[in-house]
Amino acid sequence: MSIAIEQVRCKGCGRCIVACPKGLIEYSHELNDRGYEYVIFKGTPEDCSGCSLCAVSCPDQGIEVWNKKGKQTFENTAGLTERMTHYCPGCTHGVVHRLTAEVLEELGVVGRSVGIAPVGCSVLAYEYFNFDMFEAAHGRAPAVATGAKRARPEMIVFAYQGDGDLASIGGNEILHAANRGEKITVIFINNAIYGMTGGQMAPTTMPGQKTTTSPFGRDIEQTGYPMRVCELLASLATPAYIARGAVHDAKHTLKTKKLIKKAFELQRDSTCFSFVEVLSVCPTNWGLSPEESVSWLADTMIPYYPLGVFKEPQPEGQADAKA
Ligand SMILES: Cc1ncc(C[n+]2csc(CCOP(=O)(O)OP(=O)(O)O)c2C)c(N)n1
Repeated sequence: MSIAIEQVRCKGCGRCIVACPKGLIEYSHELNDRGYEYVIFKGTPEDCSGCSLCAVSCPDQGIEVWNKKGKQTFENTAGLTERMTHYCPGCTHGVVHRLTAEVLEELGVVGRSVGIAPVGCSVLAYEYFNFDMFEAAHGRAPAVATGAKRARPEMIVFAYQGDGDLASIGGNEILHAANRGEKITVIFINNAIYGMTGGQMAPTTMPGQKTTTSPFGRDIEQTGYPMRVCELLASLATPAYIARGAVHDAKHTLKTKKLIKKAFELQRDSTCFSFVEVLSVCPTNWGLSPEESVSWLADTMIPYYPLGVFKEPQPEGQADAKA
């Protein structure tokens, strides 16, 4: 067997169909027990190269991959529980949960990791990460993370936050946590909208983007421009690691994992505050299919929110260039 698709986990978003370079995955035209049209592998084991891009794209931990010699090349991470998530089909919160958990597992720190779940769609993240979690009041995850890390500096502490949570109600918290140089990691999900509450405008909503509170499109005369949080935090003099990735496709997802890994390595080594923004899709509230959401993110968000590393800690003795 080359790939195993766990039928019941599949929400039929089709991200794996798009990701497979050989077109070996298709819709089954049947519904699983949860009412989703699940996908199936339509090739023979010889057809599949075992590249794992299908599994990398899956937000639901639904695919595992073996190579032709029978060696498993993509395995679900022990950093996540086996619980199925409540996220909508195609939502990439599940992808970022997995990347975070994989990194913590690879660094061998799952047993001493603590996450802070936000208020937003990922409010139930404590059900999915396989280690201790706190639940913070809306926007206050960096403050809770600060307390946890200062009390137990040997723990690996991260806040996981949406853009309403972090950039709107929690704008003050994140700015000061970064400015104090707390040795925590923040994973920031920028999906350009408030997901949980029904698609209201966020500080990160694109100019002209229609939301339930900007039904004619975001008017920058009235509401200003979308907030580039990485650039804002990178302007602080305090040493930090600040980076932005995206998870709309498999290639960018793999790159984003490297950014997240770097962020946690810096925390493990007690180096500095670390922050990774992840451009993510919200098909339901964008009113697009999962596939259309991928193009919208690539064509609309990435030109405004450039990807890359905005700030890195300087080697000892060298002044921060931006200070
Ligand atoms: C103090 C307070 N104000 C407002 C809310 C309502 N509320 C819940 S989630 C949310 C925004 C969530 O959006 P975001 O942080 O972008 O996360 P997403 O759901 O998109 O992942 C808001 C305003 C609340 N729960 N508590």
